[in-house]
Amino acid sequence: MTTILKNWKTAAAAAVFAMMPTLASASNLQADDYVGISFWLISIAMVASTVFFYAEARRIGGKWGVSLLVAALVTLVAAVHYFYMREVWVTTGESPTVYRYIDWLITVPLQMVEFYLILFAVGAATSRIFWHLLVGTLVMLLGGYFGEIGVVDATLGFIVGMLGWVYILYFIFAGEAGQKAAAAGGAVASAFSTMRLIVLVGWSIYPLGYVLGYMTGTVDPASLNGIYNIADFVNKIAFGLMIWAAATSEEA
Ligand SMILES: *C/C=C(C)/C=C/C=C(C)/C=C/C1=C(C)CCCC1(C)C
Repeated sequence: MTTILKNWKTAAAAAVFAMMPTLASASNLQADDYVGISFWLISIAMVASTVFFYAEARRIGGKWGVSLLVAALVTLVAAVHYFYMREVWVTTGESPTVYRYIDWLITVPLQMVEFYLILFAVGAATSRIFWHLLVGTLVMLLGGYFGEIGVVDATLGFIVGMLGWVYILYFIFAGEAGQKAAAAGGAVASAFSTMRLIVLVGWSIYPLGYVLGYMTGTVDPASLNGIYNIADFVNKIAFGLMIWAAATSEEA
């Protein structure tokens, strides 16, 4: 465990350096480009969160250390994508759809790993739980992606995406994962219930962005990206902070 965290220090530093050229190539951000400004703010917030979660992972260690390390990976992966997405938005005013979904394809499964790790900490995890959550995630993201790029009708993509999300919700509220966490009690049960509230409330911001972006008769990239950016801020940074709060509550 400690060795993993020590090696990660070097890896995290290398990743930050890899990002430097992108940091330097900032385009001319206009004062009235609020979506562009949100891209900027969130990209920097992701970097700061990564450093924080990583430092806390090392300090706290143990079972929560791994969870915090995964939280740091989520914000690191998002930070790198936000630098590229910001560039696409500021220079073209178009939705960086492909970068957005590549980011989600990596970060959403990592968040599913978080659920698994929380349960693992009390010996209640099964690989079945992880696979079910992963399948739900893939259905949700593929439906949304094909709808956004126009391979399928936007409404059809939305319906498929919603089915994947509803399946995840069912699984963590009523299914096996939920039952096991409730039985565990303590900081694990409370971390798990806060995390699933994020999946219910925090995640609901994404379909809202999709509806306003694609399903009102015209394609509206500003609403779409503005809402997706707020959603990422809530679901990546606040989500990590929930884990951190659970970790430090047990520490006290
Ligand atoms: C860090 C990124 C996260 C947590 C992304 C989450 C994305 C979603 C919950 C997307 C959900 C969607 C639906 C429920 C319906 C169809 C369209 C999507 C893909 C936007």
